[in-house]
Amino acid sequence: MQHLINQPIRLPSEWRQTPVTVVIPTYNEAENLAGISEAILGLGLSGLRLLIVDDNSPDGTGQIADELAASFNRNGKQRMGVLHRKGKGGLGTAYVAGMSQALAEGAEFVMQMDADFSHSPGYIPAMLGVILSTGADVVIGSRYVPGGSLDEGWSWWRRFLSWWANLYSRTLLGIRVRDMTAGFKLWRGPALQEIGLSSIRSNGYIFQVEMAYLCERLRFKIIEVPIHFEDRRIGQSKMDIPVKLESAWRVWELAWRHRKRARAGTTNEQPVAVGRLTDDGMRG
Ligand SMILES: Nc1nc2c(ncn2[C@@H]2O[C@H](COP(=O)(O)OP(=O)(O)OP(=O)(O)O)[C@@H](O)[C@H]2O)c(=O)[nH]1
Ligand SMILES: [Mg+2]
Repeated sequence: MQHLINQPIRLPSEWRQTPVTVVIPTYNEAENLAGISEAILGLGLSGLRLLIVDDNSPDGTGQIADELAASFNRNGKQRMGVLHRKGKGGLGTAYVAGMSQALAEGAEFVMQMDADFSHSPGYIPAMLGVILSTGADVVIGSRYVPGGSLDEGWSWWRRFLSWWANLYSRTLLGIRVRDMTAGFKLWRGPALQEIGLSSIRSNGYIFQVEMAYLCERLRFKIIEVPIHFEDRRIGQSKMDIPVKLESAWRVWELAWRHRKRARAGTTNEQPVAVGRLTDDGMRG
C-alpha cells in the first residue's frame, strides 16, 4: 500500500496555487509535528498553508510549532500559522477555531486532518484534484468505500467498534456517507460558511458525525475517496472510552438540534465514491 501514498499525483500548475489551508489540531504531538509539517509543506502546492491549533500541550508541541512556523515563513511567505489555545478544549472546538481562522484569512478550501500520519499527506493533491474537478462541497478520505482500507494491525474488536459506530450513526441519522467518523476531509469554503461553524457543539469523534449530518441536511455534494488508514505511528491516542461512549448518546442530541436545518430547491445527490488513488492518478 505504501506506493500509493509515497508519490502523490502532480496537479496542473494553476491547481497547485489554490488557496487551501490544512488545519491540524494538536495535543501532545511533539514527536509527529515536524515530520507531518514537512511532508505537507513539501507537497509542491504553492497555495497551501498549514495552521496548527495547539491546546497548550504539556509536551511542548506549541513551541515546536512556533519554531517550525518561523523556519517555514521565510522570504515574506506565510506558509504556516499557529493558533494557541489556553488548555485542552477538545477536537471539535479546536477545528471550529482553526477553520474559522482559515476562512477569515482567505482560504478557499480547508482541509482537516490528524497530526499522527493516520491521514497520509500524500492523498492531499488527489483530494484537491477531486474537489476542483467535480465542484464537490466536501471530499472525504474514506476507509469504507471500495479501495479504502484499515491498518492491518487493527484488532477485530477495534474494527467491530468502528463498524458499529458507523452503522449506528448512519442508520439513526439516515446518512449515506459511508465513513461517518472520518477526520480527513477537504471542504469548500462556502460549504463551511453555510454550515455555520458557530452552530457546531460537538467535541471528540461526534464532531465528525455532526459535520457529516449537516452535509446531508444541507444537500451538499459529497465525494468519498478511498484511503488506506494507518494507525498512529507515535504518541498517545486522546480518544478514550468516555469520549467514545459520549458519542453514542450525542447522536440523538444532534439529530434533534439540527432537525429543522435544510437547504431548499436542490435535489439530494447520492454521495459518490471514486476509484482507487494511485501514484499516477485515479483509476475508477
Ligand atoms: N487542539 C487539540 N487537539 C486535539 C485534542 N484532542 C485530540 N487532538 C488532536 O486531534 C487529532 C486526532 O486525535 P487522536 O488522538 O489521533 O485521535 P484518534 O485518531 O481517534 O486516535 P488514535 O487511534 O490514537 O490515532 C490529533 O492530531 C490530536 O493531537 C484537543 O483536545 N485539542
Ligand atoms: Mg489519530
